[in-house]
Amino acid sequence: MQALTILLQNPNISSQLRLIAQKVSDGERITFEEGVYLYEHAELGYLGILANFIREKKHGDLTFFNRNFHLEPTNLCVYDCKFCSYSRLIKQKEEGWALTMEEMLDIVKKYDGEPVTEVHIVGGVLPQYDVNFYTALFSAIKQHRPDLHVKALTPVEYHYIFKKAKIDYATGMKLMKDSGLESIPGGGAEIFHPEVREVIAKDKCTAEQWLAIHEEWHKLGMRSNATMLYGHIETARHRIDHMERLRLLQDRTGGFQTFIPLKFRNQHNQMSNIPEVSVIEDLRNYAIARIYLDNFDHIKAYWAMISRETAQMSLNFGVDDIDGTLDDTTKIYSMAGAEEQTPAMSTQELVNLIKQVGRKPIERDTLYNVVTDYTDYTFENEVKPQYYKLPVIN
Ligand code: V47
Ligand code: SF4
Repeated sequence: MQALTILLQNPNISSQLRLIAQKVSDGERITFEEGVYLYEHAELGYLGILANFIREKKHGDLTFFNRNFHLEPTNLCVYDCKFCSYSRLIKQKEEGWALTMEEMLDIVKKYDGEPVTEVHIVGGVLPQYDVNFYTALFSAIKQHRPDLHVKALTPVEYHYIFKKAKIDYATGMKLMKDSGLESIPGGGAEIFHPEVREVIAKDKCTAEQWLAIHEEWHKLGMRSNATMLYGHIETARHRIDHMERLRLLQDRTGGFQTFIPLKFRNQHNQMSNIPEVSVIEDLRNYAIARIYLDNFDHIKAYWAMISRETAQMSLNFGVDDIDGTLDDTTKIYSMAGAEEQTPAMSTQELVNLIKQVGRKPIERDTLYNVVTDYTDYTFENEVKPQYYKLPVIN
């Protein structure tokens, strides 16, 4: 018998939690108030059973990762998001970097012959990186390496550069697509609700602008991701409001692939006085995201941010994707205090991490096409990991 069936027969469970569990079992959507109720009342074990039920219904044991590298054009930024360890650097330029087009292309060329499938371009916002700069960059990358998927920038940059160029979002996104952009990562979403956004990220694009840019991109038949920066001043209502706005847009366009909760890390930024949330809260949050966002295919745990161990545990709490190899190419989290100071994992390490918790490692490309199924693959000199899989109760 499934763990969810046993849970439904438990006489000690409250009527609200039983109703939500029944909805999940029947494949029905839960409401806004039910989402808030889960944050306020549901314990981890209950949430894990529901989220894992949905995860296994959608993907079985399949667990996705990709081989990618990050390109961070600059760590300087015109904006001043309170949680960001980049923003203050504009005032202290000696600590910052701002790459030229040539330097960026040299980084891309370093991966010639390497089996990476994606370059993820994200960083601060500076005036010299305008529409012309980015269209030239995307075209140059695609010309050099047509098979490398360009996943780049967020509505924060797009809003800024389109406004400067005096073009509307539809025109701008079409221009980006024609120059080689293939998908948009999920950043810049933070918390959409103005009660929070105006405190932590008041000067960059609004929630409505963020959503409008993704909508224009989806209308072109293209895909994108969405994130939520959680664990600071926001409440349960703000988190559900954030997911509700995403769920509504996804109902209209179907263009989102993956939801990525990003845990607030508190080192070297203007919110360092706020303590970080516990691992229990991280897992509860993944699980509630999996339950609430019924129209999202994937939930991703970004291992560079939350540690390898939490990433492993998250695979039992709704997560089916643990991002990529990264190759120590991103600084944004190490600067904000993440455990991984030089985030890089070999394919073998990623595969073992997934196999150790009894799941099936699948290397995917950005659009979730299978590149390699590592389930029965043995690496040379491989020491067999200890398998642990939750027993199925009959
Ligand atoms: O929007 C900044 C976050 C995001 C901190 O789409 C912080 O596949 C925690 O969106 N603590 C950018 N988070 C990164 C991003 C991303 C990462 C991995 C994969 C994908 C994807 C997207 O980083 C920003 C912001 O929310 N961030 N500072 C901090 N102190
Ligand atoms: Fe700039 Fe992004 Fe940092 Fe905000 S989060 S200050 S937009 S780099």
